[in-house]
Amino acid sequence: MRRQSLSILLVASVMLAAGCAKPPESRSGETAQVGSCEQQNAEHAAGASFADTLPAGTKGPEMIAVPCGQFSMGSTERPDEQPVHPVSIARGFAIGKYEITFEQYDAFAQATGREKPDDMGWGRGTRPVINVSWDDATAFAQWLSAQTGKHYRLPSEAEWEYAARAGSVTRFTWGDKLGVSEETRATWGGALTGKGATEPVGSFAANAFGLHDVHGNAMEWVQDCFEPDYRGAPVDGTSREQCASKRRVLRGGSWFDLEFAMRSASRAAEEPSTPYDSYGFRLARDLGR
Ligand SMILES: [Ca+2]
Repeated sequence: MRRQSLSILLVASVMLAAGCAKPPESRSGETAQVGSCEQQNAEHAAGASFADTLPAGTKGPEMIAVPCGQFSMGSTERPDEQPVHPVSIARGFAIGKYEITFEQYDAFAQATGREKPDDMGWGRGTRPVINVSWDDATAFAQWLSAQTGKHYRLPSEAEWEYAARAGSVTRFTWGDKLGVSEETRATWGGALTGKGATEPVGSFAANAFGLHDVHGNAMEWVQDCFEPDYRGAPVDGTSREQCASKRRVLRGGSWFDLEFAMRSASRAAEEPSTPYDSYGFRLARDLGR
């Protein structure tokens, strides 16, 4: 359902706990990690940024260690964002400070003989990679894991929303509206003007966890398959892997979308093999292993 961003409002109250609660039982079928979120997070202090080194001597994507905690996921603005439910992050993870860029993806494509995705004539470099499918994003994560010896993967939908909200309970990470100030701007609105395009990652302010471009620029693939609501969704921060649909979830809206589709709770979905000019991604990395 490209362009159909489903979504919204947050009823939730995000409660950043000082530490993780006892991890609830996973319903996703993912393998649980050994140790608590806090134990895993000991690898990097919460909020610290780091980049792993590849054998060629180059650096991987800049990552930010996410604090352990809890939040309320979803909103009452759209049926697919309900029920609003509490999620407790049970595993330590870091997430990309930025979306994966063309420069980073092209290095992977070059090394593995994959076709480089179209940049729509906007330029490559530090613009977010677009025209990539969920399958492409997953292959990139597997390659980066092999290169670094660390476990890179797409974030779960819950991890993405937790990191995007960064403690906020508003529609957007900075409040209930996207504004025009440096602090509240995002790359969006192409549908209004017909002149939309991506911008180099980090062109606008970061959220409270230090992440840029959670709203807009490239819409971001996450790990989960798509169900039309949150009944039965995991509550421990892991991904949903058993769905009636094969479609995978995309979050955050894009350069093309209207403001409503860019809310923290907004959801979209697409077939995993389908790339599009608004689809990109950022990666997560497990901590403590
Ligand atoms: Ca984005």
